[in-house]
Amino acid sequence: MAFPKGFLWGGATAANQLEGAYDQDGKGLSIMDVLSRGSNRDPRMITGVNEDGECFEFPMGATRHLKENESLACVDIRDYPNHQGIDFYHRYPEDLALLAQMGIRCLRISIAWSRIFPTGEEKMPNEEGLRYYERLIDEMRKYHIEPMITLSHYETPVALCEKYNGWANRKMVELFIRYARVCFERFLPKVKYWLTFNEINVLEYYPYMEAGGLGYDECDLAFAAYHQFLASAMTVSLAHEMRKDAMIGCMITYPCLYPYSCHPQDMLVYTKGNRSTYFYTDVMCRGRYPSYKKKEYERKGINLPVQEGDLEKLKTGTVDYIGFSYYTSNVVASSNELETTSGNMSQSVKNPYLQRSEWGWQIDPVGLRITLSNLYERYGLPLFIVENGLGAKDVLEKDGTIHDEYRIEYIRRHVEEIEKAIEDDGVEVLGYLVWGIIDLVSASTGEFIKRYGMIHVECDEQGNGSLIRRPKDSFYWYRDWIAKH
Ligand code: BGP
Repeated sequence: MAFPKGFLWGGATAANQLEGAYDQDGKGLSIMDVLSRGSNRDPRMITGVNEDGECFEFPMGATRHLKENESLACVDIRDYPNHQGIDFYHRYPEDLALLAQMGIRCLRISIAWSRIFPTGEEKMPNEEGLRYYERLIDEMRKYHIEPMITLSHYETPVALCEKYNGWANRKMVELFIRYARVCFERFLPKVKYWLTFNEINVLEYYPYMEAGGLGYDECDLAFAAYHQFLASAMTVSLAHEMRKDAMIGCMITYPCLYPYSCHPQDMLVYTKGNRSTYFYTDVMCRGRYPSYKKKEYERKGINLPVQEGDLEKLKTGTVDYIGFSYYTSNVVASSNELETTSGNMSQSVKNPYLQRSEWGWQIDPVGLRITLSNLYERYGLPLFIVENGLGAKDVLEKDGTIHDEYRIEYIRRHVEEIEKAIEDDGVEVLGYLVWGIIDLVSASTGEFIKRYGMIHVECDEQGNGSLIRRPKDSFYWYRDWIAKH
């Protein structure tokens, strides 16, 4: 059997997408709390008010700064799906009991930074926030479910976005390390697997979500990446000081890239396109900046704010494993006249050989095998698929069943490719986590009808519903698959 003993089958979630209780027990506002519900056509809006109490809003992908008299806030004319999530904050015992029935061995959660430090700058952490995660982790342990924690999954406190404009400012490094230290002091003895920044390479597309930054230009993006690399390296070193066998990974989204044709110009675009993913892993896995990036900054006149000792920190704080999300492959071309479709936080030229999800994401299980090979051959580090899954509209039948054979098919084809990567290509894979193992709010659109779960949550697009949990057909399929493998 290809899957090694101890292979971690499981599921993945993020605090802001399922916890709800966005303002309870001392939690501060996070950037996702002021992001409205969107759809496949309408973007999610960042909202706020000015000094005169007038509302403003702009799309989360827009390049716009906050004006001096403006602050981020929730406004009446919009609704905010993350406020309720699926109320996991109160219902996690029931949810974990169900997940345990499925036989999962690992659950990825994130800690909402603003539950621990509501504005990011308090002298003391919020004890109630810490106690919540402690209860949650203990409950996981009760079922022998290995916790994996993401320290920053699109959850910068709003106050840090307003005051520092996020990670372009070096102050964030200090505040993040303080937050990480508090989390490690409390949870490191119970939690071995950690991730620093979720999908760090999304920074270039959605700086607000990834780095709590507004109106970023190229220089801000370069600085924000630099500060996050530094924070990542310092976090890795800190964790190892506190627990020798801790496993701290980076996390990128990997849209397996294909050139549109074998035309050399398409190949060149493809080679350059890959760099926008590899840049991040190159630094965090090798501990230094790659030459193509140094040249690019030189051309653009960008000078990184390097301080004494920084480069040494980058070098010594390289990650233990690479965590990545994989949903789709993307095609790039030298021509910009080809028809496109959307992918995870990205756009792609349409691939005529692939089918697409209802949201346009191209379905490509073989791309996952290629991804595993590419990353393993480049870095030689263990890999962890920390997100994979299918966003689809499910139908709740009158008898309470949900027949999601399309999801079973998607997952089955992907895990079969992992098996080949391990067996035939010799790739070292630590585990596989189904994204949104329980239905939750979509990150990119804020929708609820875009469901990923193997556990259904009864809730309509406006957030109304009993929130009753029900196993889907995929629940039973995954349970049997895990038992067998
Ligand atoms: C990744 C995020 C997750 C998750 C997933 C699915 O980008 O790390 O938070 O949401 O993609 O994307 P979406 O919810 O936009 O369908």
